[in-house]
Amino acid sequence: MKQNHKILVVLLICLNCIIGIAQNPIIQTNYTADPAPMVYNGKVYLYTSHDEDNSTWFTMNDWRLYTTEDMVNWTDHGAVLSYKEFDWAKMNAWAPQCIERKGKFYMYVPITDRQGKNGIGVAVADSPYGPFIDPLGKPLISNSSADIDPTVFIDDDDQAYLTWGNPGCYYVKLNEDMISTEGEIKQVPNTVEAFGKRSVDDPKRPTTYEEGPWLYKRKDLYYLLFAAGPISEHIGYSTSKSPTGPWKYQGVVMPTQGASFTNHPALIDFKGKSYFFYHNGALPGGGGFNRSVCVEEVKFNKDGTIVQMNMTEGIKQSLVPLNPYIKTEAETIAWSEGVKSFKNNVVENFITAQYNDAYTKVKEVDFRKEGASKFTARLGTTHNSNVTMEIRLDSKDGELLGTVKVPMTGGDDRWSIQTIDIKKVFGIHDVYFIFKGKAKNDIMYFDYWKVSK
Ligand code: FUB
Repeated sequence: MKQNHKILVVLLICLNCIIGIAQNPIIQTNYTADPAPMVYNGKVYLYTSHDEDNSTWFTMNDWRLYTTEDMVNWTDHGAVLSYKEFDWAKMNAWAPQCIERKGKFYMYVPITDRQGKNGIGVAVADSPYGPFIDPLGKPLISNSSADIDPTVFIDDDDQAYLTWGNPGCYYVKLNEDMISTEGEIKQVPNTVEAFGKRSVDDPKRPTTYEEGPWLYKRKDLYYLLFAAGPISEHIGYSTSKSPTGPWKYQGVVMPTQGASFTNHPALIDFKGKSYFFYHNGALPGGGGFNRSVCVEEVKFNKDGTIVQMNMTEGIKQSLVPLNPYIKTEAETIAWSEGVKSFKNNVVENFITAQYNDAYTKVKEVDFRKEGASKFTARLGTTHNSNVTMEIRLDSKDGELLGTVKVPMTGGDDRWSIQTIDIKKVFGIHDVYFIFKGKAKNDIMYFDYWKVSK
């Protein structure tokens, strides 16, 4: 892509963030990368890697989980696994993927071991939220320095495959137990037919294949999406009649865009649509080591090829309105600015407002025909000056439904439940929570909310 076009795309993403119509990046409360969505029981479980704040390298210690039922409001479940759960691991909690089989959840993760060697570990849980434990006490795959970026796929005949690698793409069959392999590890031949010709000569990398493979199947056609070079990466893909190839290169899914020199693909079907996940550096302070996960709806041509996508402001419409009459976590967010998420033993996940006027937006909240006139929230602050939370409709400056005075509780281990009367509200609206206070940081914290008649 021409340099001017690249700059225009980044500017448009930033502008959309500023005027509040952006949905991408879908997580704003932490830097996230390497998306690995899993569809299970009517929800998308999005596992991500996690760039620590202010990273100047791939400083990554844990894997986080976000869920959605509507593709626009994402609930933060915090870190669900750390490399520290693996006794043999030293660092580098890089690109993960989790899959369900017979009620158990298997998370495949690349880690660098105590000897500095790359390997792929597996952790198992009884729930998609964890806790995940390492059943092996050693890497599942310890083949070569290429052992990063696992993708796991279970075919319709129940055979599971693990595929991974940088600079080569490797695969092996998994046994039914999902924690052992069957047969030899093989490499996908790194040919121009399989992965396309690289635009610059590189003896180690003869094709566009770089890293981050993702396996996907649609109508008997297998897709291998991958991060493609040269750097800065774009996303390419190949197709085959079998999950192990031979692969035929099909072209570009997403060109190089978006202020991160890596990108990382994932593709799922959910509630009758298909979605493509990737990452960029579009958040404030973002870049190659401070990345953020985004999503676009995918369209296919009649012959099964993927319609090429650009990075956009994201999914505009919710798949299902949000019900505010039941407890909604404060960390269920469509968009936010100046907000961080945390977890403790008292309330589990919650958010804090970092500065005056920080806010969260929850998209397409259905107050129904009957309407709501009371609002309840669990919140608190450490400040005894005037700290308030405004509830507004449809924009940050939209109609004010009510203002909660936030009591000084003294710490995020101490919380208060407040109920106030609000202006009666009917129908579907975006809801904005705006956090107000004089302090320079940590204005207040917020755990959940709901409305009633
Ligand atoms: O997140 C660390 C590395 O960056 C991943 O393993 C690659 O796919 C790239 O996204």
